[in-house]
Amino acid sequence: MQETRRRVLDALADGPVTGTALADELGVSRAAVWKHVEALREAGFEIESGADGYAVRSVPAYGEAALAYGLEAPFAVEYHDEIGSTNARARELAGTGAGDVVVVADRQTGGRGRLDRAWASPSGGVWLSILFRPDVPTAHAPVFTLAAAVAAARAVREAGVPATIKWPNDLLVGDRKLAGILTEMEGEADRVEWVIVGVGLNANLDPWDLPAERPATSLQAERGDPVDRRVLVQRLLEAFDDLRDDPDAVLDVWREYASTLGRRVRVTAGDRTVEGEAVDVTFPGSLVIDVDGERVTVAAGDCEHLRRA
Ligand code: BT5
Repeated sequence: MQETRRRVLDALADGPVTGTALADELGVSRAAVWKHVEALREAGFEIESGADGYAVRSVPAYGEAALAYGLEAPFAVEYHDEIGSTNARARELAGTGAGDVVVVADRQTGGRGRLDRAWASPSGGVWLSILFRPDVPTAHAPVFTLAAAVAAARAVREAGVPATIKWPNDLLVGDRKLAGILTEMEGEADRVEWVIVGVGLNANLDPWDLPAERPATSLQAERGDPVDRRVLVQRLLEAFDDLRDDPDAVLDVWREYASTLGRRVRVTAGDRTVEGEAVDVTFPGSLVIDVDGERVTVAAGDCEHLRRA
């Protein structure tokens, strides 16, 4: 989104503002302000012009300007009704040097999970990828997957659904999968160049539209009515922005939200399998498993919650 448009949205979000005040603040002509307001009206905003100036009466349900309006986090928003994969698009943007951008789509035609698995992404879900450039060693990057899981869980809980986190990257309701996270990164030597966290969250869709091989659910199915995706995405981005520089807080809240700790688990990574009781998570995101009294730490893998003995 163009910088001036973003600043017009920020000013409107703070309350009524006159065309003259806006023009002065942005250093553009009144005619230019008017053009931005007209474009927002075309995008579905109801904007009244009264004695106090322009006042927003209603905001469209979803889309680029709707997501940027009132967003309290420094991410530029790029929105698509349909795209192959928001992670793939974020990689393209990373190649152009961009940072602090979120790519959001209503539908993906080539959504991907980990290990190149297919990720079903029908219209109505929240499919987004956050591209950012943290100043940390490459080895610290896994903590951003946990940060995204915590941020998504927080936003989902605010929407009234008691999701838990399954190590490392799934949001569950009961044992049904509500969301997954795919983190990609590039780094040189020991510094990260960029990180992309892709979040796929089944928001307003019918679980029947999802693959049947594993139990899955959606916010709409759990709540019995649709969720406001605009507010959900904004809360998620704001929580992620708060957490990305605070790994201690990430681990604390992760432990609080986790359904993996205290459970018997089987973690598979390549041809290595570890089975035991999950007892903790440690920086930057490893799972500590008690295997017959011995503590084994695993950094990555697929985790299965086993039935209690
Ligand atoms: C994940 O992989 O859980 C990571 C999913 C990340 C998706 C987001 S959407 C935005 C961004 N753009 C992308 O292209 N990707 C990211 P994994 O742990 O490997 O789980 C994949 C497995 O989940 C699949 O093999 C299916 O069994 C199951 N699955 C597929 N689609 C699902 C869905 N919508 N809801 C629940 N489970 C699903």
